[in-house]
Amino acid sequence: MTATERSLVLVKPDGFSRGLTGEVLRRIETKGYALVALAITTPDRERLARHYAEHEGKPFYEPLVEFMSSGPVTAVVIEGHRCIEGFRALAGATDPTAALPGTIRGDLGRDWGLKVQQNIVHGSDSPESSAREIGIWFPDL
Ligand code: IDP
Ligand code: MG
Repeated sequence: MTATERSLVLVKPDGFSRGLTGEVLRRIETKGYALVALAITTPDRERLARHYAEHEGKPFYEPLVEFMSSGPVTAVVIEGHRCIEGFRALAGATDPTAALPGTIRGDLGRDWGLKVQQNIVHGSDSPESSAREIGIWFPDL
C-alpha cells in the first residue's frame, strides 16, 4: 500500500452558519475517510490570502476573501487512500447549480446571485495543494 494521503477540507462560512458542519463530516466519515484534525476558526485576510494565492487578481478574489472571513469555518484534515480525489468527488462542481445531486454542493448549495459562489466546502485539489494548505491551517501537524 502506498503512503496514506491527506486532504484539507473547509466547511465555509455559509455551511457553518447553516448548521451543515455535521452533515459534511457525516458524508466524509460514511465514505470511509478518517478525521485527523478539526478546528473552528474565523480566518483573517492574511491566512486567506495564503490559502487562495492562486486566485489573486481574479474578479471573484476580493468577494471570496470577504466571504471566507465573514464568520467561522470548520477546518478539517481527512485521511485515506486517494482522499483528495475522493473528497472532490463528494463535494461536486464549483458552481452549486451545476453540481450534481448526490454531491455536497449539489444537495446543499445553491446560487444566491452574489459575486462569489457560496458552495459549502473547500477541498484540496492535489497532493501539493494539500501539503501547502495543511501547513496554513494546521502548522503543528
Ligand atoms: P474549487 O473550490 O471548486 O476548487 P476554485 O476554482 O479553487 O474552486 O475557486 C475557489 C472558490 O472561489 C470556489 O469554491 C468558489 O467559492 C469561488 N469561485 C470560483 N470560481 C468562481 C466564479 O467563476 N464565480 C464566482 N465564484 C467563484
Ligand atoms: Mg480550488
